[in-house]
Amino acid sequence: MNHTASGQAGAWQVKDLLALYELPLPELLYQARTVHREHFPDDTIQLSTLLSIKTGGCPEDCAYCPQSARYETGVQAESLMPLDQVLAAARAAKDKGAQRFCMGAAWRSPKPHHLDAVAEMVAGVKALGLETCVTLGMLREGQAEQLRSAGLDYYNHNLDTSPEFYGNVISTRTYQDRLDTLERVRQAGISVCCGGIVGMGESRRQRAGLIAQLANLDPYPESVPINNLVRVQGTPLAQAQALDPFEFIRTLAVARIAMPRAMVRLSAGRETLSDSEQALCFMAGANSIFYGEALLTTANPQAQADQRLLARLGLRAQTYNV
Ligand code: SAM
Ligand code: DTB
Ligand code: SF4
Repeated sequence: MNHTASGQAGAWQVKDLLALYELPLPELLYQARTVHREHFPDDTIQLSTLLSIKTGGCPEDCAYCPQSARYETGVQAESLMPLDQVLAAARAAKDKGAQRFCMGAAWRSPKPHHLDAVAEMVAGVKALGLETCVTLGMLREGQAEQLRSAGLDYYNHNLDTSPEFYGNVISTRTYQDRLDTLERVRQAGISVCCGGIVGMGESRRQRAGLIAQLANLDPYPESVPINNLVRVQGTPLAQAQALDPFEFIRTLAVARIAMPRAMVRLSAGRETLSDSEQALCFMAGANSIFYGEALLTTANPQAQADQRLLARLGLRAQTYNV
């Protein structure tokens, strides 16, 4: 049994997820699509637009990240963006058809005065009729509640990889630190957005280990971003071996099967996927994308190109909350 009585989470074992990875690809896609169709409409993709509200200069050492102050990546450190600029970007995202607006900050964790400013941004974006999400690093006691009071719908905080591979990627915060922040978010009544990155040199077992960690959170996250590493010059992972796109697609499918009701987001790394590969990602159960020309500091497909792709595939943007 993989589900508890609540159906929310269960004891997914790495070996069971590995067995899914090892299925012939068409069979894995079939199983993932079957699970998907039990919980979601057949044609709807959720669109989230990202904005970097505080770019670069981060003290952390995440080996994938262009925003760490430790690496020469060409990203200039900036201070927190003023409220009016954030709201203008949110309005533009809404006009282009985004449903959720996610604001990211290159912090280890926000200071109290940062949080007051972000709370105003959240309230302003919410008032525009968008769902709100922020990703600000680790949260301390009481900070999640402050964000919730401002109207925050989702908090993004990724586990990034499996516990076994984690030490190869980050030394400045522990896996448990991440779990603690996720628990604070959950306790404050904010929906959890939590996923990870593949293509960092981890093994297939370690990819299955990441999905097991996510799926065994109780309850599992409402939103699960699966990022394909964007290899940025100057970061320690710039020369990582690119992941076979089919392995990325398998990861989405395994996430779909292990977390049937989660929104599974085809996240960073779409620039290196062909239209046909993206179509397979949707077949595998991805039902959300980052929408708009930029992620945080790297490129994402043009909004118009995504609109064309969705139209060609007979898919449509979600305009209501599920
Ligand atoms: N600083 C905060 C933190 O790390 O918690 C929030 C922003 S951080 C940039 C958000 C997430 O972006 C990371 O957890 C990581 O999963 C993802 N990310 C960063 N750089 C990436 C890259 N080069 N490729 C793919 N995903 C990346
Ligand atoms: C997530 O899982 N992926 C997004 C969002 N959450 C914040 C960030 C991707 C960042 C890719 C590298 C960059 O653009 O700096
Ligand atoms: Fe900083 Fe977040 Fe980048 Fe890590 S992922 S270096 S915490 S901005």
